[in-house]
Amino acid sequence: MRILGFGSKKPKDNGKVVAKEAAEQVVSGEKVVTQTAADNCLAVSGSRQEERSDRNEAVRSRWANGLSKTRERLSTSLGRVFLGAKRMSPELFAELEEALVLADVGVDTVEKIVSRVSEDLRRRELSKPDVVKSSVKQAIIEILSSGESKRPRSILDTPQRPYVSLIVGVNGTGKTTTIAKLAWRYKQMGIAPILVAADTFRAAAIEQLSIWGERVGADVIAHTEGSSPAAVVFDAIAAAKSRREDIVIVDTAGRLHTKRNLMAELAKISRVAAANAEGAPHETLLILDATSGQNAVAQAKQFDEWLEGITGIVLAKIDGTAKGGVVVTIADELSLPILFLGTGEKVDDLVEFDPQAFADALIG
Ligand SMILES: Nc1nc2c(ncn2[C@@H]2O[C@H](COP(=O)(O)OP(=O)(O)OP(=O)(O)O)[C@@H](O)[C@H]2O)c(=O)[nH]1
Ligand SMILES: [Mg+2]
Repeated sequence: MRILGFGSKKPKDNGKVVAKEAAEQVVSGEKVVTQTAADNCLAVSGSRQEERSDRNEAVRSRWANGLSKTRERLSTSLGRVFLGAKRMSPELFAELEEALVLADVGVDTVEKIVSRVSEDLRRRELSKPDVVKSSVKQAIIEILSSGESKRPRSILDTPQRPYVSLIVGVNGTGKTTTIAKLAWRYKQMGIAPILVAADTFRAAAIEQLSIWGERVGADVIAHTEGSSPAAVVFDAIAAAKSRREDIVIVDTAGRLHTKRNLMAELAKISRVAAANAEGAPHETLLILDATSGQNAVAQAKQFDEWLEGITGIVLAKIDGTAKGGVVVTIADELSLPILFLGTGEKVDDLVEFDPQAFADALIG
């Protein structure tokens, strides 16, 4: 096992180091990283209020930039629907449908939105543009909120340690980059994550995670290329236990949801985690590529079936598509909460999913 220590030490890559040694090398003494750390991180007083307002502004701009392509596509076609006081005619509803389909909202979901809007506007003779707009927005927010109650318990609500976060998805969806973003986020909260290179298929994948680990200042635990992914997870959990680390985030190889043996391997990783850390995996996040449109919906269904335990979705690359409407379909068709959106390639290009902010960024 290789332990690349980027947390508080210099990078280290000296072949076999066992978990026990890691414990001796890295941590001694009590380590309390719980709600208090997050509270401290979020505590607002005096100049902190300014900081928070800057942060809010940064988040708003990430939303706006992330959804700019979709918004652009929607605004022309929706503009016609929203423009001027009007009677909502069948033609206008057809235009609304078309606009949403163009933004990759699935047909069934579009029907749902349109019927809610039509129900809402039914009793009004003429509808002002703002009324139509807010009715469409409200229908979208309702659908997006349907999975909210199913959010997995975060590390702050989970007493068991280490908290194990398993990251899965098909090839190239953005898993490793999302792990870096999550790790960076945890670091901001005062929680030092351990990153686990369980994508052992390619040396480059291990290298990629190591580079991210170094950038965000997180330790990376890795075996050599071709070794068993479940074994590296086993070692990482052992290391986290001895070092009293709070969270391990497991990077897995991309796999097609149609390849049964690879899906079985994921199930094995999950079982090994469960056998070695109480309640693990505490979350299994499916990373979807927003640019793959409706195919992402199919992937999510298959992964959920195989792993029986996807707890949430991260939709990466929302900035790269004009079809961000797929988010609404995913929220509608899968009974899974959307947790984050990836809005770019940098570590801070990750926004916590929020139905209202999404609808605001999309429709204005
Ligand atoms: N624009 C944009 N690019 C992203 C985002 N997330 C990831 N990427 C890019 O997508 C590409 C693939 O990202 P990876 O993180 O390597 O994807 P992966 O799922 O780990 O890939 P495999 O391990 O090969 O399956 C990289 O070029 C990333 O920079 C995002 O939110 N926005
Ligand atoms: Mg990867």
